[in-house]
Amino acid sequence: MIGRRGVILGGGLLLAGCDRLVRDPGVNDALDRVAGLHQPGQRLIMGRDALAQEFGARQMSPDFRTNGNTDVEDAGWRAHAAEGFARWTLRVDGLVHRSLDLSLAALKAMTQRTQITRHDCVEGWSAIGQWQGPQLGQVLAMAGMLPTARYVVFHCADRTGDAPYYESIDLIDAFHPQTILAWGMNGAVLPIEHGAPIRLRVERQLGYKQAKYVMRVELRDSLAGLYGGKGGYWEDVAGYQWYAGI
Ligand SMILES: Nc1nc2c(c(=O)[nH]1)N[C@H]1C(S)=C(S)[C@@H](COP(=O)(O)O)O[C@H]1N2
Ligand SMILES: [Mo]
Repeated sequence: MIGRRGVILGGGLLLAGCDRLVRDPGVNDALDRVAGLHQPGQRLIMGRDALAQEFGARQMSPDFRTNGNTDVEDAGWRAHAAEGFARWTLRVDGLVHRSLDLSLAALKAMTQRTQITRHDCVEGWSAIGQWQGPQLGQVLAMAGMLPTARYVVFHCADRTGDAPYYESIDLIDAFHPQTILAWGMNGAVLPIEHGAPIRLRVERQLGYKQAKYVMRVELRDSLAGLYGGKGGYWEDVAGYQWYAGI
């Protein structure tokens, strides 16, 4: 379960063990671009690529509390929930070669990663839980990113008042080996209150980046012009940092 550290070779970022990604020239180009953007920067990239700590099953929190929205009002989402998300699909679009509509079955058929990690909320609580799902990087490789793609935006089904929840990350976090689209939690299907049918786990960042109820993954070259322009719901409404690294 644990493993796969990124290594720097000749300025490119390789995700050792992710052979399919490394063989995909589009992904290699994208990762080279990321390396270029963040130069001078091998040290920085090494830091960003380090794995979050993983825990043993006995360290899992008996109670994983919820935060933020714990249900969704959107009629479309509710109709999917009523049928166990059997006909729900995840939209992947924006700066990609091929837009995708992936069913839960398709996401579950991909190579899965299971990880037990600690979730840290800025409001002052933490919990250790187990998450299962495909790596986001695999999904992005399937869609094929265009050379202009720099950010991955997660559009969620829930809103607070008028404001939809959304979040975004850069390509370093998108291709981090522990960044997954989780449909499983603590050995069961992801419960509604924790973000069914899928939520993002981006383990090197704080709780508010872990978008629940993800409906659409959009590749963009900029975050300007999207809602409040700061790259996420809490960033827009409360001035939270866009990069919430831990
Ligand atoms: N769609 C959506 N995602 C969200 C939130 C939310 O309100 N809506 N809250 C965030 C915050 S602040 C935290 S701490 C975690 C809480 O996740 P949990 O409810 O599974 O504990 O989800 C994050 N992702
Ligand atoms: Mo949070």
